Amino acid sequence: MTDLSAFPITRKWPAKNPDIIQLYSLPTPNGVKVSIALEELGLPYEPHRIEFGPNDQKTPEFVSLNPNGRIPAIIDPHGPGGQPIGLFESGAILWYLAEKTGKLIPADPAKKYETLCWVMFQMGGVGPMLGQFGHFYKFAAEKVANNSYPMERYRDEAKRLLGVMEAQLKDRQWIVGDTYTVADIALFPWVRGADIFYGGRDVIGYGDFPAVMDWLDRCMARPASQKGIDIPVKAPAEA
Ligand SMILES: N[C@@H](CCC(=O)N[C@@H](CS)C(=O)NCC(=O)O)C(=O)O
Repeated sequence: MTDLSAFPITRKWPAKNPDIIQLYSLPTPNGVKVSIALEELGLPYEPHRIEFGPNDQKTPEFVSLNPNGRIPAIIDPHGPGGQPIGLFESGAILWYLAEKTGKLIPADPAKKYETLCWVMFQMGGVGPMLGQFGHFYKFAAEKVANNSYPMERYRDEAKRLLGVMEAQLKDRQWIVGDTYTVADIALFPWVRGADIFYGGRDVIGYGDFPAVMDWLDRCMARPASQKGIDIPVKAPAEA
C-alpha cells in the first residue's frame, strides 16, 4: 500500500485507498475538468469534496498541496519513477493525465501542441474572463450597481472568446479536429458554467454561437463526461 503520509492534506482528508489517484475538488468549471478527464480515461480515483463555505481550500492542509489555495488538486501515488506526485492547476493536471496515459491528446506531435495551445487559451482566456464576467454579473452585481463597465468589459470579452471558438468549431467536431481531447475538457465546463452558474446565456448571447452550442451538446452527450461533471457529489445527508 502506498504511503502518502508525506502529503499533509491526507491528514485532513484521509485516503481510503492510497493506491489510487486522490482528487481534491468541487463541481465547479475548473474542478470538473479533472473528474471528467479521470472518467473519460477510466482511471480509478478517490474524490474528496473541498467545501468553499468553511474555506477548506485555504486550510494549511490543502495549501500544502496547492500553495494557491484553489481547487482542483490531485495526488497520483504512481507518478514519475513510480513515486507519488502532487499536482495543482487544472490545465497542468489535464496535461499530466493525458501524457501519463497517452490518451485525450493526439499522437501526432503537431496536433498535440495544437491541443496544448487550446488548453492554454482556456487557462489564460476563457476561464479568467468568463469567471470575472460571472463575478460582476451575478455575485457582485450589487457592488457595481452604479457602474456597468466591469460587467460589460467581461461580457464583451466572453463574447469575443466564444467567437474565436465558433470559428474553430464551425468545421470541426472537436476543438482540434476528429479527436476528443483535453482541450475540449478544459473548455466545455466553462461554456456550460457561464450559463448554468451565472445565468449568462442571454446576456452573452449564446444564440450567436451555434457551432459552440452544438459542440457543447456533443461534449455533454458523452456518458463519461456527463458523469464527471457532478463529482465530487455531496454526501447523502447534505444533499
Ligand atoms: N487556474 C486555476 C484556477 C482554480 C480556481 O480558480 N478554482 C476556483 C473554483 S473554479 C476556486 O478554488 N475558488 C475558491 C477560491 O477562490 O477561494 C485552475 O485552473 O486550477
